[in-house]
Amino acid sequence: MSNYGDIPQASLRGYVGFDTLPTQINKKLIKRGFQLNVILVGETGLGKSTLVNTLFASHLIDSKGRTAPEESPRQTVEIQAVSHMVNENGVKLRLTIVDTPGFGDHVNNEGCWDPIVKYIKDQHAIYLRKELTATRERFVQDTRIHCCLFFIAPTGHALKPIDILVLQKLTEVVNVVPVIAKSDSMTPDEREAFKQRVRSELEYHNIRLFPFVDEESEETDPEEIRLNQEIRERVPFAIVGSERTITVGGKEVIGRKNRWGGINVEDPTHCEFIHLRDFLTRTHLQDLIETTAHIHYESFRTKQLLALKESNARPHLTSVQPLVPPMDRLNRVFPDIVP
Ligand SMILES: Nc1nc2c(ncn2[C@@H]2O[C@H](COP(=O)(O)OP(=O)(O)O)[C@@H](O)[C@H]2O)c(=O)[nH]1
Ligand SMILES: [Mg+2]
Repeated sequence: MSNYGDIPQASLRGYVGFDTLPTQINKKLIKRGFQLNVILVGETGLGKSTLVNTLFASHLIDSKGRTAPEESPRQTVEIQAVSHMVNENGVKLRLTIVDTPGFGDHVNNEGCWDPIVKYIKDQHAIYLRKELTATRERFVQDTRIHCCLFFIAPTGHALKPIDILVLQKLTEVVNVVPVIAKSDSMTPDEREAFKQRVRSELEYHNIRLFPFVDEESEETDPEEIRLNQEIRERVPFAIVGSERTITVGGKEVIGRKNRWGGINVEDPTHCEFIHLRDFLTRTHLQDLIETTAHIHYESFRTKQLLALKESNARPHLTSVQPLVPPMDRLNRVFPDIVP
């Protein structure tokens, strides 16, 4: 007699069923949906606010968030987040774009990156607090920034020292992807030459862009390595943004009129907007999310927890520490975070 009651021995040695795990995990992930948070950074007037609307108006995303075409140019005065739910064949993506005021408007730009770096770190701190104090929320809302699009002016000349400085600060805390703004102002040849110039300058200044080179990342899948190489050869994406539609070949498209005719923003032979959108929402979505969690957030978390440990080690505090730090101590470690 077997000890397993009615279960025939053979079934234990046979099919167990964990090969369905990937499907189960996929189903769970898909049910929960993805959250991608992107921040736009760069000088005033380079088309950051316009790009928010271009992304949300382009056909991937329903156009609820589109502003009226006749709306006059506005000045962004504070950091603002706009979110939209994207649903493609039952797969949900919540895309949040964080628009920032431009920098570089002042004679002295010292510290102009501070509010942006602080915003990014604040999101890490909020997440960490939720992790530590969780009255075990089953799913922590993720506002951590997964990608920073850095807008470069289409000058054709060298990058400005302020751009290099801001890039250095940003790459310490977030995945940075540079874009050439308003690339409709350059001919295809000028654009290609400028892209190469920017790439070599960034390399010269040791700016560590996303995707990281493969020795530093853990990537081993040949397909992923190829995709990453493709992106490295393409960045900075030469983009065009628009909040208007124009008629090209009898069709209404999101675009701009210029002296050479019409630019269709969504035509990959006109500019690289579609490449950028695919990079964010398709090819590198999961990679951006994972790199943020495993590299940027992890390094923030380690530093904060070390600081917490040191403050716990001070003699005036009790020697037996609760597993979950009390709120007042968390407040001391993250003083600038509103609960
Ligand atoms: N030629 C051209 N103009 C653009 C483009 N994107 C935005 N603009 C224009 O540039 C101006 C500043 O845009 P805005 O989005 O407010 O820039 P921000 O200060 O970076 O947010 C507006 O008049 C836009 O219509 C683009 O890709 N090409
Ligand atoms: Mg703006």
